[in-house]
Amino acid sequence: MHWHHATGTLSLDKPRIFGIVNVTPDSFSDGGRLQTVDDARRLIDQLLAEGADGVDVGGESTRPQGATPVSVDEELRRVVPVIDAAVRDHPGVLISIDTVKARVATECAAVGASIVNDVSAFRLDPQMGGACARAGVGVVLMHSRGDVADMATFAHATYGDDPVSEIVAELCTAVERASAAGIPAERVVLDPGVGFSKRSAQSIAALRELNRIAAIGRPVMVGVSRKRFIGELTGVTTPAHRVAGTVGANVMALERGARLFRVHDVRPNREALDVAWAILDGRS
Ligand code: HH2
Repeated sequence: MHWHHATGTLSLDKPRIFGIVNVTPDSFSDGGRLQTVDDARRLIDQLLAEGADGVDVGGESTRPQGATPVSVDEELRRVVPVIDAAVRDHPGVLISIDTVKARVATECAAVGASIVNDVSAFRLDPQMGGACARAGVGVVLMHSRGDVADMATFAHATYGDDPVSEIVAELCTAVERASAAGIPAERVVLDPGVGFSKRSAQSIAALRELNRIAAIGRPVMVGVSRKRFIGELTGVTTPAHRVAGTVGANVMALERGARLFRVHDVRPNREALDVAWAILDGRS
Protein backbone atom coordinates (compact mmCIF):
# COMPACT_ATOMS: atom_id res chain seq x y z
CA MET A 1 0.00 0.00 0.00
CA HIS A 2 1.09 3.58 -0.69
CA TRP A 3 -0.02 6.87 0.84
CA HIS A 4 -0.15 9.72 -1.65
CA HIS A 5 0.68 13.19 -0.33
CA ALA A 6 1.52 16.62 -1.74
CA THR A 7 5.14 15.86 -2.66
CA GLY A 8 5.08 12.15 -3.51
CA THR A 9 4.08 8.80 -2.07
CA LEU A 10 5.07 7.01 1.12
CA SER A 11 5.23 3.24 0.76
CA LEU A 12 3.73 1.41 3.71
CA ASP A 13 5.60 -1.84 3.19
CA LYS A 14 7.15 -1.27 6.60
CA PRO A 15 6.16 0.63 9.75
CA ARG A 16 6.44 4.40 9.35
CA ILE A 17 7.08 6.76 12.24
CA PHE A 18 6.15 10.41 12.64
CA GLY A 19 8.02 12.24 15.40
CA ILE A 20 5.92 14.70 17.41
CA VAL A 21 6.89 18.38 17.46
CA ASN A 22 4.54 20.22 19.80
CA VAL A 23 5.00 23.98 19.48
CA THR A 24 2.52 24.59 22.27
CA PRO A 25 2.84 25.94 25.79
CA ASP A 26 0.27 23.47 27.16
CA SER A 27 0.65 20.00 25.59
CA PHE A 28 -0.02 17.21 28.06
CA SER A 29 3.37 15.52 28.06
CA ASP A 30 5.90 18.01 26.80
CA GLY A 31 4.19 21.40 26.70
CA GLY A 32 6.48 24.38 26.87
CA ARG A 33 9.57 22.37 25.99
CA LEU A 34 10.09 24.21 22.71
CA GLN A 35 10.53 27.91 23.44
CA THR A 36 12.24 28.96 20.23
CA VAL A 37 12.47 27.91 16.60
CA ASP A 38 16.01 26.70 17.32
CA ASP A 39 14.65 24.40 20.06
CA ALA A 40 12.24 22.93 17.49
CA ARG A 41 15.05 22.58 14.92
CA ARG A 42 17.17 20.64 17.42
CA LEU A 43 14.24 18.34 18.25
CA ILE A 44 13.56 17.73 14.53
CA ASP A 45 17.26 16.93 13.94
CA GLN A 46 17.05 14.39 16.77
CA LEU A 47 13.76 12.80 15.66
CA LEU A 48 15.08 12.29 12.12
CA ALA A 49 18.49 11.04 13.32
CA GLU A 50 16.69 8.46 15.47
CA GLY A 51 14.83 7.11 12.43
CA ALA A 52 11.59 9.07 12.02
CA ASP A 53 10.12 8.98 8.51
CA GLY A 54 8.54 12.39 9.05
CA VAL A 55 7.56 14.95 11.66
CA ASP A 56 4.12 16.02 12.85
CA VAL A 57 4.13 19.70 13.82
CA GLY A 58 1.31 21.02 16.00
CA GLY A 59 0.56 24.48 17.38
CA GLU A 60 -2.70 23.82 19.24
CA SER A 61 -2.99 21.40 22.13
CA THR A 62 -5.98 19.15 22.76
CA ARG A 63 -4.80 18.20 26.25
CA PRO A 64 -7.29 16.34 28.48
CA GLN A 65 -7.29 19.01 31.22
CA GLY A 66 -9.23 21.37 28.96
CA ALA A 67 -7.22 22.77 26.09
CA THR A 68 -7.39 26.46 25.27
CA PRO A 69 -8.39 27.01 21.65
CA VAL A 70 -5.81 29.04 19.76
CA SER A 71 -6.52 31.75 17.13
CA VAL A 72 -5.52 31.15 13.50
CA ASP A 73 -2.88 33.89 13.72
CA GLU A 74 -1.33 32.55 16.91
CA GLU A 75 -1.27 29.00 15.54
CA LEU A 76 0.41 30.21 12.33
CA ARG A 77 2.90 32.26 14.34
CA ARG A 78 3.90 29.09 16.19
CA VAL A 79 4.11 26.57 13.35
CA VAL A 80 5.10 28.35 10.11
CA PRO A 81 8.65 29.31 11.21
CA VAL A 82 9.23 25.74 12.40
CA ILE A 83 8.07 24.23 9.09
CA ASP A 84 10.15 26.80 7.19
CA ALA A 85 13.24 25.87 9.19
CA ALA A 86 12.60 22.12 8.84
CA VAL A 87 12.37 22.43 5.06
CA ARG A 88 15.60 24.44 4.95
CA ASP A 89 17.48 22.11 7.33
CA HIS A 90 16.20 18.86 5.80
CA PRO A 91 15.16 19.34 2.16
CA GLY A 92 12.57 16.75 1.15
CA VAL A 93 11.59 15.95 4.76
CA LEU A 94 8.03 14.70 5.16
CA ILE A 95 6.09 17.22 7.25
CA SER A 96 2.61 16.79 8.63
CA ILE A 97 0.72 19.72 10.15
CA ASP A 98 -1.55 18.81 13.07
CA THR A 99 -4.43 21.27 12.81
CA VAL A 100 -8.21 21.47 12.61
CA LYS A 101 -8.16 24.81 10.73
CA ALA A 102 -8.33 25.19 6.95
CA ARG A 103 -6.28 28.40 6.85
CA VAL A 104 -3.49 26.85 8.89
CA ALA A 105 -3.54 23.79 6.62
CA THR A 106 -3.36 25.95 3.47
CA GLU A 107 -0.55 28.19 4.69
CA CYS A 108 1.49 25.27 6.03
CA ALA A 109 1.09 23.37 2.77
CA ALA A 110 2.35 26.48 0.97
CA VAL A 111 5.58 26.43 3.00
CA GLY A 112 6.22 22.71 2.67
CA ALA A 113 3.83 20.51 4.68
CA SER A 114 2.75 17.50 2.58
CA ILE A 115 0.23 16.07 5.05
CA VAL A 116 -2.60 17.51 7.13
CA ASN A 117 -3.37 15.64 10.35
CA ASP A 118 -6.86 16.72 11.45
CA VAL A 119 -7.89 15.34 14.86
CA SER A 120 -11.48 16.35 14.06
CA ALA A 121 -11.51 14.48 10.71
CA PHE A 122 -12.86 17.62 8.97
CA ARG A 123 -15.76 18.04 11.45
CA LEU A 124 -14.77 21.41 12.93
CA ASP A 125 -13.92 23.58 9.93
CA PRO A 126 -16.25 23.28 6.94
CA GLN A 127 -13.50 24.65 4.69
CA MET A 128 -10.96 21.97 5.64
CA GLY A 129 -11.87 19.33 3.04
CA GLY A 130 -11.72 21.82 0.17
CA ALA A 131 -8.46 23.31 1.45
CA CYS A 132 -6.82 19.87 1.62
CA ALA A 133 -8.15 18.91 -1.81
CA ARG A 134 -6.73 22.08 -3.36
CA ALA A 135 -3.35 21.69 -1.66
CA GLY A 136 -3.09 18.05 -2.80
CA VAL A 137 -1.98 16.96 0.67
CA GLY A 138 -2.27 13.54 2.26
CA VAL A 139 -4.72 13.61 5.15
CA VAL A 140 -5.04 11.84 8.50
CA LEU A 141 -8.66 11.62 9.56
CA MET A 142 -8.71 10.92 13.29
CA HIS A 143 -11.76 9.81 15.23
CA SER A 144 -12.96 12.20 17.91
CA ARG A 145 -16.15 13.83 19.11
CA GLY A 146 -16.80 17.37 20.35
CA ASP A 147 -14.59 20.42 19.89
CA VAL A 148 -10.95 21.23 20.61
CA ALA A 149 -11.66 22.10 24.24
CA ASP A 150 -13.43 18.83 25.14
CA MET A 151 -12.46 16.19 22.56
CA ALA A 152 -9.75 14.75 24.81
CA THR A 153 -12.12 14.57 27.82
CA PHE A 154 -14.87 12.03 28.57
CA ALA A 155 -17.64 14.56 27.74
CA HIS A 156 -18.61 12.59 24.62
CA ALA A 157 -17.32 9.16 25.65
CA THR A 158 -20.76 7.57 25.56
CA TYR A 159 -20.87 4.34 23.58
CA GLY A 160 -23.09 1.26 23.49
CA ASP A 161 -21.91 -2.37 23.83
CA ASP A 162 -19.63 -2.19 20.81
CA PRO A 163 -17.67 1.09 20.83
CA VAL A 164 -15.53 0.01 17.86
CA SER A 165 -18.60 -0.26 15.60
CA GLU A 166 -19.39 3.39 16.40
CA ILE A 167 -15.78 4.45 15.77
CA VAL A 168 -15.81 2.58 12.44
CA ALA A 169 -19.13 4.16 11.42
CA GLU A 170 -17.91 7.67 12.31
CA LEU A 171 -14.64 7.12 10.43
CA CYS A 172 -16.61 5.93 7.38
CA THR A 173 -18.60 9.18 7.54
CA ALA A 174 -15.28 11.07 7.63
CA VAL A 175 -14.05 9.17 4.56
CA GLU A 176 -17.26 10.20 2.75
CA ARG A 177 -16.73 13.82 3.83
CA ALA A 178 -13.21 13.75 2.38
CA SER A 179 -14.37 12.14 -0.84
CA ALA A 180 -17.18 14.69 -1.25
CA ALA A 181 -14.57 17.46 -0.84
CA GLY A 182 -12.59 15.99 -3.74
CA ILE A 183 -9.84 14.12 -1.90
CA PRO A 184 -8.88 10.86 -3.64
CA ALA A 185 -8.97 7.74 -1.43
CA GLU A 186 -5.20 7.16 -1.91
CA ARG A 187 -4.55 10.36 0.08
CA VAL A 188 -6.51 9.21 3.16
CA VAL A 189 -5.18 7.60 6.35
CA LEU A 190 -7.45 6.75 9.30
CA ASP A 191 -6.70 6.95 13.03
CA PRO A 192 -8.85 5.56 15.89
CA GLY A 193 -8.04 8.59 18.07
CA VAL A 194 -6.67 6.88 21.18
CA GLY A 195 -7.70 8.91 24.25
CA PHE A 196 -10.03 11.19 22.28
CA SER A 197 -13.63 11.02 23.53
CA LYS A 198 -12.73 7.58 24.88
CA ARG A 199 -12.25 6.14 28.33
CA SER A 200 -9.21 3.89 28.67
CA ALA A 201 -11.29 0.73 28.14
CA GLN A 202 -12.62 2.19 24.90
CA SER A 203 -9.15 3.18 23.69
CA ILE A 204 -7.88 -0.31 24.52
CA ALA A 205 -10.84 -1.87 22.66
CA ALA A 206 -10.04 0.28 19.62
CA LEU A 207 -6.45 -1.01 19.66
CA ARG A 208 -7.51 -4.63 20.31
CA GLU A 209 -9.94 -4.49 17.38
CA LEU A 210 -7.84 -2.28 15.13
CA ASN A 211 -8.33 -4.85 12.34
CA ARG A 212 -11.92 -3.63 12.03
CA ILE A 213 -10.64 -0.10 11.38
CA ALA A 214 -8.03 -1.37 8.90
CA ALA A 215 -10.85 -3.25 7.15
CA ILE A 216 -12.34 0.10 6.07
CA GLY A 217 -9.60 -0.13 3.46
CA ARG A 218 -7.29 2.78 4.22
CA PRO A 219 -3.90 2.70 6.03
CA VAL A 220 -4.11 3.15 9.79
CA MET A 221 -2.11 5.51 12.02
CA VAL A 222 -2.09 5.27 15.81
CA GLY A 223 -1.07 7.88 18.38
CA VAL A 224 -0.63 6.06 21.69
CA SER A 225 2.58 7.83 22.74
CA ARG A 226 2.78 8.48 26.52
CA LYS A 227 -1.01 8.58 26.80
CA ARG A 228 -3.15 8.33 29.92
CA PHE A 229 -4.32 4.72 29.39
CA ILE A 230 -0.66 3.65 29.54
CA GLY A 231 -0.26 5.47 32.84
CA GLU A 232 -3.37 3.74 34.19
CA LEU A 233 -2.16 0.29 33.14
CA THR A 234 1.41 0.72 34.37
CA GLY A 235 1.15 3.13 37.28
CA VAL A 236 3.71 5.39 35.58
CA THR A 237 2.44 8.87 36.38
CA THR A 238 5.02 10.96 34.50
CA PRO A 239 4.07 10.92 30.79
CA ALA A 240 7.70 11.12 29.60
CA HIS A 241 8.44 7.87 31.49
CA ARG A 242 5.76 5.86 29.64
CA VAL A 243 8.09 4.75 26.85
CA ALA A 244 7.97 0.99 27.49
CA GLY A 245 4.16 1.01 27.64
CA THR A 246 4.07 3.05 24.44
CA VAL A 247 6.31 0.54 22.66
CA GLY A 248 4.12 -2.37 23.83
CA ALA A 249 0.96 -0.70 22.52
CA ASN A 250 2.59 0.18 19.19
CA VAL A 251 3.85 -3.36 18.60
CA MET A 252 0.35 -4.76 19.20
CA ALA A 253 -1.13 -2.12 16.92
CA LEU A 254 1.35 -3.11 14.19
CA GLU A 255 0.27 -6.72 14.53
CA ARG A 256 -3.37 -5.64 14.16
CA GLY A 257 -2.79 -3.58 11.02
CA ALA A 258 -1.38 -0.15 11.92
CA ARG A 259 1.40 1.02 9.62
CA LEU A 260 1.91 4.61 10.83
CA PHE A 261 2.93 5.58 14.34
CA ARG A 262 2.93 9.05 15.90
CA VAL A 263 5.46 9.10 18.75
CA HIS A 264 7.53 11.37 20.98
CA ASP A 265 10.35 8.85 21.55
CA VAL A 266 11.51 7.74 18.11
CA ARG A 267 14.50 5.48 18.79
CA PRO A 268 12.87 2.84 21.03
CA ASN A 269 9.78 2.70 18.83
CA ARG A 270 11.90 2.44 15.66
CA GLU A 271 13.90 -0.46 17.05
CA ALA A 272 10.87 -2.31 18.43
CA LEU A 273 8.71 -1.84 15.33
CA ASP A 274 11.51 -2.89 12.97
CA VAL A 275 12.11 -6.08 14.96
CA ALA A 276 8.38 -6.82 15.30
CA TRP A 277 7.94 -6.23 11.56
CA ALA A 278 10.76 -8.62 10.64
CA ILE A 279 9.04 -11.33 12.67
CA LEU A 280 5.55 -10.55 11.36
CA ASP A 281 6.49 -10.10 7.75
CA GLY A 282 9.04 -12.90 7.53
CA ARG A 283 11.62 -10.60 5.95
CA SER A 284 14.65 -9.20 7.66
N1 HH2 B 1 -2.93 12.66 19.55
C1 HH2 B 1 -2.63 13.91 19.93
C2 HH2 B 1 -2.51 14.92 18.97
N2 HH2 B 1 -2.63 14.66 17.65
N3 HH2 B 1 -3.02 13.09 15.91
C3 HH2 B 1 -3.29 11.84 15.50
N4 HH2 B 1 -3.41 11.54 14.19
N5 HH2 B 1 -3.47 10.82 16.41
C4 HH2 B 1 -3.37 11.03 17.76
O1 HH2 B 1 -3.57 10.07 18.53
C5 HH2 B 1 -3.08 12.36 18.22
C6 HH2 B 1 -2.91 13.40 17.24
C7 HH2 B 1 -2.42 14.23 21.36
O2 HH2 B 1 -1.09 14.01 21.74
P1 HH2 B 1 0.08 15.15 21.91
O3 HH2 B 1 0.38 15.84 20.64
O4 HH2 B 1 1.23 14.50 22.56
O5 HH2 B 1 -0.47 16.14 22.95
P2 HH2 B 1 -1.22 17.51 22.78
O6 HH2 B 1 -2.56 17.26 22.21
O7 HH2 B 1 -1.29 17.98 24.20
O8 HH2 B 1 -0.41 18.41 21.91
